[in-house]
Amino acid sequence: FERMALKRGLFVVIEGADGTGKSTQVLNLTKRLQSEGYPCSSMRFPDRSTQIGGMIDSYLQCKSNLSDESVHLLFSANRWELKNQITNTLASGTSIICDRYAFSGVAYTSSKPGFSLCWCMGPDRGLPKPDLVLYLHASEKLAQSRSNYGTERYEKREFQNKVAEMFEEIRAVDKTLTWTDYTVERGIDEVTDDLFGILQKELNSNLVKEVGKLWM
Ligand code: FDM
Ligand code: MG
Repeated sequence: FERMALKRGLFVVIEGADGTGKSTQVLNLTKRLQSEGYPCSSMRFPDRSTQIGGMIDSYLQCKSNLSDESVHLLFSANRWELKNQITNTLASGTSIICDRYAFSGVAYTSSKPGFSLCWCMGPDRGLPKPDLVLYLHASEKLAQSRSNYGTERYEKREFQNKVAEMFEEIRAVDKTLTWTDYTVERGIDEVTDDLFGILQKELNSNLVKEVGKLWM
């Protein structure tokens, strides 16, 4: 009578343009996985609840100023401070659906003048590597209906266009990562259904291999 090895959790990152409903989908997908019997928890970056996250929050709300380099390193440090939580959760068999990750980190900073992709990727090298990156795009219609940006830093159209370009460059750098594109043009629940369908195959595969290291 052979005992099955404990399957580790799946590490899924959701990235994508503003207004695609990333945060909603992260929460709904987590609930959906749980209700289908897959242990799952959600995370988001930046995680504004930590001390480092508090500095990032204040920067994003334009309540404080930091040099572009130092805020880049803080975003990365915010991921590193949660590294053990990520690896322990996955090892215990719980999947993680994560709202943004190092790809946002590199895309946003490298959209600023004078930053190379290589410099931007450096601090995040070695972080837990996602098994899957779901990249959400907005259909024309949706983009138009949600075109008002808020007051946080980076919420400007030209900057967002540059960020979208950088995401394409980042995914081209590392072909060992699995990116899946999805264009949001249906209602919230239908989108959750579609995304769950995309994840189901991976969830049912036997994840015995260890969690990889990002960009190494
Ligand atoms: N952002 C997010 C970065 O600039 N670097 C990062 O590493 C991460 C994770 O912070 F404008 C940016 C992206 C976005 C802002 O907004 C966070 P949300 O709405 O909390 O995702
Ligand atoms: Mg936002």
